[in-house]
Amino acid sequence: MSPSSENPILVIANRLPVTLSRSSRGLERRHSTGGLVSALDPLLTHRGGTWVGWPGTKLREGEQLARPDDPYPMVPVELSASEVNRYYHGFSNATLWPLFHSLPDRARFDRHCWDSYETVNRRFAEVAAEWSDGAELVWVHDYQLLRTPLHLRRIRPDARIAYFLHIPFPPYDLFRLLPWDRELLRGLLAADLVGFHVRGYAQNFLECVERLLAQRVDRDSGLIEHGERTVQVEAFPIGIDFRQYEQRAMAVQQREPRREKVVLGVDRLDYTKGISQRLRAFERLLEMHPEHREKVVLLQLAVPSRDQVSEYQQLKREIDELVGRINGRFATSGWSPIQYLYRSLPPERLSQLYRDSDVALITPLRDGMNLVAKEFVASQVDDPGVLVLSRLAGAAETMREAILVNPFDIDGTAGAVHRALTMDEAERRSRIVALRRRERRNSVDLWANSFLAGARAAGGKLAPPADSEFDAWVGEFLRGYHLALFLDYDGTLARIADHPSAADLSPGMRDALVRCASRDDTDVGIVSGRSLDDVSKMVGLEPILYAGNHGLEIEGPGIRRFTHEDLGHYRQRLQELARDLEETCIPGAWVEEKGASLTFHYREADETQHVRLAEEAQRKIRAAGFQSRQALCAVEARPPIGWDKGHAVLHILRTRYGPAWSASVRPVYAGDDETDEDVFRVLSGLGRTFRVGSADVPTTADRQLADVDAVLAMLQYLARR
Ligand code: ADQ
Repeated sequence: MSPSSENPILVIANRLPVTLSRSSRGLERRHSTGGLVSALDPLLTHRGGTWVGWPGTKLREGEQLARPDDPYPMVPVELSASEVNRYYHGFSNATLWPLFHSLPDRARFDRHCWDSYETVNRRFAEVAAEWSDGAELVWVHDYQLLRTPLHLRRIRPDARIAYFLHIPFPPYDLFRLLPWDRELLRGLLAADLVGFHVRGYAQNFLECVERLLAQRVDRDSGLIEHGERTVQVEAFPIGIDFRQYEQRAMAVQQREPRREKVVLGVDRLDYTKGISQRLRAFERLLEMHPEHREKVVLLQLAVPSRDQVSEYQQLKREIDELVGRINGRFATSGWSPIQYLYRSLPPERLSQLYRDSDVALITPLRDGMNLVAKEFVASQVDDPGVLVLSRLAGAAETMREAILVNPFDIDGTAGAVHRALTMDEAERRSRIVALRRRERRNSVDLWANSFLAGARAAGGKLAPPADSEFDAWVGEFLRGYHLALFLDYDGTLARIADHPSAADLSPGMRDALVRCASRDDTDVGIVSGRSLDDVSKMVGLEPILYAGNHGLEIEGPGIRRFTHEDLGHYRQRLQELARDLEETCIPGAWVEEKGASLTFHYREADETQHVRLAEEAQRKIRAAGFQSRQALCAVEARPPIGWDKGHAVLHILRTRYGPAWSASVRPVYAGDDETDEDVFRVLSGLGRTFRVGSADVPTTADRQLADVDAVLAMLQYLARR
């Protein structure tokens, strides 16, 4: 079946390269059409690999998608009727499609559709994970699967994952209209490489990541620091199979000499393609330049698309009416200005039309790339035609020799068509020669190969944050104020170790803390889940304030020792809980008593027992009336007191600097886990907060820092600022 290859790739796309449909003759299978299939099908046939996607209909018991002569395995992902509605027609095509094409008024926001999108994206990842063994790369495609990289990363942490978006990525001001903006960004950032058609889309994405996720971004190199991983972002403009179009154009029959010149439009019937605006521009041409009447026709082909969706049905009616009105207005006994075909054409027929048209009028309101423009150029093997192209199509970034138009400017477009119709042969030829040369070189093979090479090479790293970056984040904010610097301990100041007692402070970190604390304008506090006694011993520095047990106990300079008043009530019960949990312990599991709270650890116990141990501990903790919280291979028990690290930090600020503290003091806080989110929330707008480590989880911190080394760099900056 599949040709053997040492480095097969796994493609995940909404559609498979074949589409199934059911009719009176039973299940039918035909080749899917479109740019994506024609780009990837030869690649998989040649290199080997697997394609995961939706076959377009549900298979019944005993029915098979695959055939023995398939060049590579195709794996179906099943969707229910409600999922087709919500995930596909809903979130993909009624939310993302209009918004990403900068048409926000058409976008619908519906939570049920989002939930379905999430479910289906997870299913694609689960199916793909089963087939990803031995694949050099998992390559996820397009806007229907923006969350799939993250779901796949959770199942296959070590997989090499790359993603390509075939439509535009919108600017920040539009993207943030989505209630799920951050979730979609995190979905993509689980990939090692994220590719777009053109640099502008990549820059939009980088800006969204920087502003919405507060991650470090290097716009020049396209690198994003995503927790401990780095993501490469790059533009890979897609091309076509140039030789195929050229050869087909040479092979088709010459047209009969015609009386009229032909202006050609070819699109899927979609509101992004600007078909109505184009018809109006053609009408304007006939008004402004009556000399073209009876001498030119607009031949508009539209492939039916998403035709069960009411918006598309309405668009079809609008176009029908417009064509009728314009033809009614200008037609003469022997001439109709617009010929309109609503159907798909066989490739040979399309090639003939491309070759024999005088002008291609391609005016999308927004388009990721637009392959029609390239197909037209490749087909100019005879009398050279002129390409009039919307400057809002990705293709306009490189196809500079086309006549570029703004599709919203009806008069301007009409003028451009006039210019194209009257252009002399020498100019037409020079333009088409340059366009053809570029498209021949940048064919679809080059696109696929550059993308694969990019995916192989991804793995660059950003330099640790420089002083100039910290300056931008906190420099101005701190100027003229006293700094109250709060730091979590484990995972923030010290790397996580197998045993809490081994998580030591590095000499460099100790030195930076000492230097910060010795400044007159800076106070340092450590806020930890460890007991007060434990954390103050681990750090062991005098002029520092310590808050232990998530802030239930506080001690340090400038503040009276604090123990939460309800704590006494729980001490006795906590000891009883500890004894009860001792009975759950097996080798490698143990109870850490921290006075005001406790932690049940099981990191070193037999892995097959982890789930059971965690569940039993949680049950016992809750039964004893304590709050239980899952940590990394540990379960914490805290007294049910409405007090957390956030309350503790506010308590310190108020008691140490007075109720009006915010007039003179600026807090900065860094922490790496869920319990630190309480501080991020209370300090939002009042301080500057940093979440350290993994960036796959939501955070309310102002910025993200990759690891303990980045925290060290920040402390060094604060010490010498
Ligand atoms: P599409 O929105 O589908 O693709 P486009 O790139 O123009 O847009 O491709 C359309 C394809 O359909 C072309 O290959 C064309 O030949 C074919 N086609 C159009 N009308 C036809 C007709 N009447 N009969 C037969 N075939 C017809 C998405 C993005 C684009 C991006 C591609 C590839 O929206 O911006 O260029 O993916 O990444």
